[in-house]
Amino acid sequence: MNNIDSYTHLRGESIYVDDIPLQAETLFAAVYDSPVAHGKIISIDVSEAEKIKGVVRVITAKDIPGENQIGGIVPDEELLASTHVHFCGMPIVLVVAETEEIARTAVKKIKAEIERLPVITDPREAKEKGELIIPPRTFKLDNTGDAWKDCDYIFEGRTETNGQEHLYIETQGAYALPQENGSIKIYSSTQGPTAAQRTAARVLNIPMHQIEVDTTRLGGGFGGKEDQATTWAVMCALATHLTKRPVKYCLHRMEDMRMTGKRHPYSSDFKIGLNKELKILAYEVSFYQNAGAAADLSPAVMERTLFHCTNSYFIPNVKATAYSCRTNLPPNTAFRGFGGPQSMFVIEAAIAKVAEALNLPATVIQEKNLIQAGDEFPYGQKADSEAPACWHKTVELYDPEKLRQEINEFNSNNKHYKKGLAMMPICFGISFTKTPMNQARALVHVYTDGSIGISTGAVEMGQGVNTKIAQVAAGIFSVDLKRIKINSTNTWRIANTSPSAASATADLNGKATQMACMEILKRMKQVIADEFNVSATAVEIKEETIFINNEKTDWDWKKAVMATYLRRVSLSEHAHYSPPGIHFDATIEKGHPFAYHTYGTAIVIATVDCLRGTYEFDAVKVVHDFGKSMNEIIDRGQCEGGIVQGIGWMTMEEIVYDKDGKLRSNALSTYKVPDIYSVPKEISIHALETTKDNLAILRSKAVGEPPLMYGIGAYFALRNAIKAFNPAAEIAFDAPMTAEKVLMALYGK
Ligand code: LUZ
Ligand code: MOS
Repeated sequence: MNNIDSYTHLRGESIYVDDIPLQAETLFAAVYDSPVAHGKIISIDVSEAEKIKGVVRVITAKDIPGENQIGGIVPDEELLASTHVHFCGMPIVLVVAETEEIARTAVKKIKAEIERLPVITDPREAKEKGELIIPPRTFKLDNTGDAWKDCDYIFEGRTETNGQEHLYIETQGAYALPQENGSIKIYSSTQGPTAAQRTAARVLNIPMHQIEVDTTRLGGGFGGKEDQATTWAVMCALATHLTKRPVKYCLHRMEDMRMTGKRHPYSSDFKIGLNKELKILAYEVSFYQNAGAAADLSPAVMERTLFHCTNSYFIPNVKATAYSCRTNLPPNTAFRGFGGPQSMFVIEAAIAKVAEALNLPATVIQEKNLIQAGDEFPYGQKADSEAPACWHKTVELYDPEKLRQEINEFNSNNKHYKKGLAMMPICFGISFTKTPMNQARALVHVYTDGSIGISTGAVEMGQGVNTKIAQVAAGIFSVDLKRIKINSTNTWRIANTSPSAASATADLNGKATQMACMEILKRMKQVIADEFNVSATAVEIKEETIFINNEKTDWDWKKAVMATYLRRVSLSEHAHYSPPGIHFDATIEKGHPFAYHTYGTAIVIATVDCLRGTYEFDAVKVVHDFGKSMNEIIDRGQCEGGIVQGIGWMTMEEIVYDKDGKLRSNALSTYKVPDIYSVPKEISIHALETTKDNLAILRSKAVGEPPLMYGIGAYFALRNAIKAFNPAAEIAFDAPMTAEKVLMALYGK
């Protein structure tokens, strides 16, 4: 079934923050942000800005009534810089004016004298200088030290992965409205309404119950609005608090690209050891995470890097250490995969290095080491059977051996075009790695006309979660989907929400919805049973008709609803869900952190133009572990989008900061993202249907983040194509593999 938002999307009628009709007296905000990456603020001169007609208020750190602090995990990030700036783009002054144009004109008149301090952009340099956000962490399985002597092959190497701009189509934005008695309502384009509420309360020094955050939907989030939407929501709330007028700020694209953090770049070292049978016996890895200037979500991202350091493989001896390194870049943040893709790239690079040295396809090593049911991940949880199941189904369906022969034939017949193939297994743990975050609530009302209104903590950001929640409710009540309305996400209706993130939103909020609906249904059935003088177990609702002992009655859904109301029985329910069985002990780095894993395998085929260095992807052929998909259209859409976004990260998207920490790729003219022409010519997705029970909603496994990681295969497919042209090419494991890098490798040593 279609996404319930598709109708208003196609007609241009969906409401985003910038579409909300403006209240009279609305002011517009703009930020003056730091032009230097590290420095001491000597003075800020706002006098010229204040003189401009239409400027209502110029706000600096000293105007903040509460704490000047927006750090969630670590309190290390000011809303407005007070004494020091730590990255280019760090907000210093907030201007509010009668129009957007006036606000931005005023910003240009602000002058700050900043004494420059040394700038660090490289995470290894930060680590050398002791600039760590949190102490390093190490995950271990058995003992790598003892294992090396049993290895016939040992290889070491270094990898780099770059950041990635979220490029949600809707930029960051918020609109705050003053309410009575000092309360403030904030419309925010956020994945985390509660984070915005909590932080606004902290900065304004008012209780959380005074702040109502409301989110109808986002034009994309991808993690970029898990934590960093808070900044703009709080700025609008602050300006509203100080002026008692509505304040709106929707960022221009270049402001957004300059001031917000991105996917974390990582630099990593690996050492891998195998025996003659190509079993990986030992793996050691160090991750240097480029956290940027403040913690933001970096500690949690770093944790997921460690969780996924062995991807879909079982390695009996593992030692993985991660450093979260403070640099003078905008604080990097959540991005689809949340540190997982970064560590999966390293193990794939390690395997590729072995394969290239031994002159055999990486697939041979990959297949031999797939994690089997009952094998232990380095963090103690045991694997299920889907890693080999997906791999073998991929082989059976798509026949990579035959594809490889065709590619070899093509390569020997073509001088200037070469093809390459890579396989990419994925394995992604589903749950927030911070166990307490795995909880959700739903509020369901059945109205007397038979219509149903549902509120949950889930934020719709294009991923289709509202459609899935509506399906859950329609299924339980057995009513037409048209009866169901999913309301905006609102902190006054649903409290203390976790952000919509970690691929877990439909599971957590869907299960809370399921519980609330079941409770209402139970009460309705009792009412019907009393009316018909039978036991409640005799009552069934099927497609809006009431059945008693499998006999159709003349009662329908609406009549049952009205009867329940007249009997003064509640047609509303607020339910709470938390997944059972998950735990993690960070003192020993062991536990069972994930409700389950989502698995899959992809074959990626690339064609390189060896005169130009440009490339295309012929095909991505996937077997994906959907569990039992509750909505194939949405789930396939998530796979296709994830694959393209993953390929973008690995190939063409190149974030460039200069040595002074200034973003050079600050617009779409200098930062290339995949467009329709760079989508693979073929994307085939086969569903691995499993009948096993699991903790996913209706057994439909989480699908938001995992497919992005198929994109990693694109990097290795390109590498193989380059090697077909220039077998002597020595190619650093340095993603993204841009056309420029491909060209250099084609003609390099
Ligand atoms: N956000 C978060 C996430 O706070 N914790 C997580 O474990 C996570 N995982 C993936 C994406 N976002
Ligand atoms: Mo996310 S990276 O699930 O906000």
